[in-house]
Amino acid sequence: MGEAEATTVTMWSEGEAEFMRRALEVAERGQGRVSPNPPVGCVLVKDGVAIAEGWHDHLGGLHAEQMAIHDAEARGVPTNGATAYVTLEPCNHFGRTPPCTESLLWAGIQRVVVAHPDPNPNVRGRGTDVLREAGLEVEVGLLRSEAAMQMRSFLHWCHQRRPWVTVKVAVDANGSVDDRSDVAGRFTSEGCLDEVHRLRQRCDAILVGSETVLRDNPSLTVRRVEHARQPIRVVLDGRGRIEQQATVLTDGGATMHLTGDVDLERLLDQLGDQEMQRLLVEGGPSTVHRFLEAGLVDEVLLVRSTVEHADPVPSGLDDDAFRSAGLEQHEPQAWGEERVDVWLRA
Ligand code: AOF
Ligand code: ZN
Repeated sequence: MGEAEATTVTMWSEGEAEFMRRALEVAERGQGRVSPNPPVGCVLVKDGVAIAEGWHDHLGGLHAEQMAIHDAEARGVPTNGATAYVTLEPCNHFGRTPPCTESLLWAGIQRVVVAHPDPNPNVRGRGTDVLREAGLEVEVGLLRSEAAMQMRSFLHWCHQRRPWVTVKVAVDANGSVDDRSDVAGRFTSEGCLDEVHRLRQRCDAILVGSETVLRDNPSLTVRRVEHARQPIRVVLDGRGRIEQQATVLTDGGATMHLTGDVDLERLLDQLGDQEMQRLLVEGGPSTVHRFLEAGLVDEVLLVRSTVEHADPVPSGLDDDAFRSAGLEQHEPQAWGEERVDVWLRA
């Protein structure tokens, strides 16, 4: 069955949408902790009341459905006849955990409402088929696009076998990325920096060019987040200009230091082969332009500061550049005191 056909034509009530919204909300707790799996959430409902919830919390941990069933059992609440709202089609394979389809059957669940089908070739279609064959009611597609947004890097990787590419760049009020009159420094708020670290935590790899290493000597690690997993760092240094003492090369973390001509498409293939599902490109402008011009950017997060640089460095990273790279603008976000423009592949 194709994925598009997999959506059931059903009218769900606002109350049902609320249960799925809650499932998406608890799924969020696994963001940055379950890669290469997607974040998944589950809410069990009986007689119109939520009786348990679960989420895929960390890689190797229980899947969302199994955690929700455990949650109910631990509190002595019977699950017979309940409806499960799950953000992803339940799996039907033995992987790091036994199949969720079996847990749902065993728990006596009567109806399963799924937000998004699972494009994982190990799972595709079989999860819902097996449940239907066992006599459960199964519906697919409630808040599907919200779920697709939440697990976009997983879905992208399943289809392309390459990481989803997010560009993050900060500009001043005039679109400048740096102030030549100043030592390299931050020009955004503390609250914004917290968000940057949360973003890094959700990425499997962080890439910069040699200019950024020479100017800022960054560490590109995740800080400000508890139990952070460190993404690998990728430095494009075609001309071999980075000194051996650079922090990214000496602090003991994992870094791919690429000297010589780097074919970006091949690089994405290689990262995809290593199950890296999200790559964060953190600048500077020439590196970002390379990705944009090659049509390899899936998402841009443009942090807009109200500061004005005295000796600006124009970036050319404007609406035209993003539009011609095939991106379209979405609702902005707020990171601390800064507004963040969001662009996504159309
Ligand atoms: C579910 N519920 O909460 C998640 C699912 O090898 P494993 O056991 O880690 O399985 C990973 C795959 O299972 C993952 O790639 C995706 O297809 C699905 N994830 N399925 O029923 C969950 N996280
Ligand atoms: Zn599962």
